[in-house]
Amino acid sequence: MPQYYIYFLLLSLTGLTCCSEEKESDCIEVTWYEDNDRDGKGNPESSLRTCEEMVEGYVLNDEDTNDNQPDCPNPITYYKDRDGDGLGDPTTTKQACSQPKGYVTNDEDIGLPEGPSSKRLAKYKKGEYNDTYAFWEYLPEGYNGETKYPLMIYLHGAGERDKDDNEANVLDNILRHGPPKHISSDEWPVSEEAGDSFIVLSPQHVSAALECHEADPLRQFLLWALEEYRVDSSRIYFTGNSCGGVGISNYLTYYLNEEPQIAAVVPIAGELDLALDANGCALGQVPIWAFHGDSDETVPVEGTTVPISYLQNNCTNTKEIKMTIYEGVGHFSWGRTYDGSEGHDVFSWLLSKQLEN
Ligand SMILES: [Ca+2]
Ligand SMILES: [Ca+2]
Ligand SMILES: [Ca+2]
Repeated sequence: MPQYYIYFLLLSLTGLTCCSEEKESDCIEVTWYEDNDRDGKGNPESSLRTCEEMVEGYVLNDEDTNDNQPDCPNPITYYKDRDGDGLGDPTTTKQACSQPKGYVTNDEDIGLPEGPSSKRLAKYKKGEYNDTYAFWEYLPEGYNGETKYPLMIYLHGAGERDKDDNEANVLDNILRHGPPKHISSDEWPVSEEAGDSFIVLSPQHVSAALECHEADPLRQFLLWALEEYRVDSSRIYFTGNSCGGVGISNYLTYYLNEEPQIAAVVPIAGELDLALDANGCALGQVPIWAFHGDSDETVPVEGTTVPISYLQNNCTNTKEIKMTIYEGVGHFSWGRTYDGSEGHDVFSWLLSKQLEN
């Protein structure tokens, strides 16, 4: 090999080593603390680490003892601008020292966009609105007002989870299935009878290892939603497919008896064993309509048939507990369920269940 060629090779290699190292040493991770009330003091309980030089809504100190109480002489009331039209929702406010993202000083928004459902669908990255999850929010037409609305929380399957905490890229995966799919493609409401009744929140959980939604973050999210939205607390519902169905079971395992109680659930291709083991016949106090394909090789049909049969055959005074098992259908049993093509209207069924207050 000619000598100049070797020199050239060495130079290139040195060059490569030099630059990639330089790039890495450029990135110095620091901890940023959320400053919800924009008083320049950060919340020690809510932080993130990044190389960014500025993080919207975050500061570098952790000195705020109450991040909902602005520490400045003249705090201002800001109004949530869900649709970004510059007009704020007069009933969703935040006190802050300077303008929080997604909020405006104007309080004249008279309503959400009318027309197709996708116009009222909004996505929020984790920390942008809720600290527990990135999520999709759907609000029914005419939402702005004093009326309270049923809340449906939709839990996605394992394939739609955020495996590497990079929700900016994968939050759209939630729109592949279930109510978010129908809402985003303007096929909502699926059920004419149920109509455009629900607030629909679809949180995305982050985990490389754990596949399904866990109870505690769901609990935090639900309590947060009750503060943020005009929810009829006698009509809170969970539905989900596959791991989402398991997530429902996880929630009921720990929080079956906690306020606010869940008015009804529709788990599809999931497993209810844990919730039954933890609660026994008391699980039957929540109306359940479970669905499964009998040829499901991912989550065997017994995940539904065993616990539902137990509740039906061994427990007295339960609420409505039923299951629909599709013959010859594999894991993907939720498409035909949510779109109503098998003649089942899960949305009207949910709405028919209401807690007695
Ligand atoms: Ca603060
Ligand atoms: Ca403060
Ligand atoms: Ca607005």
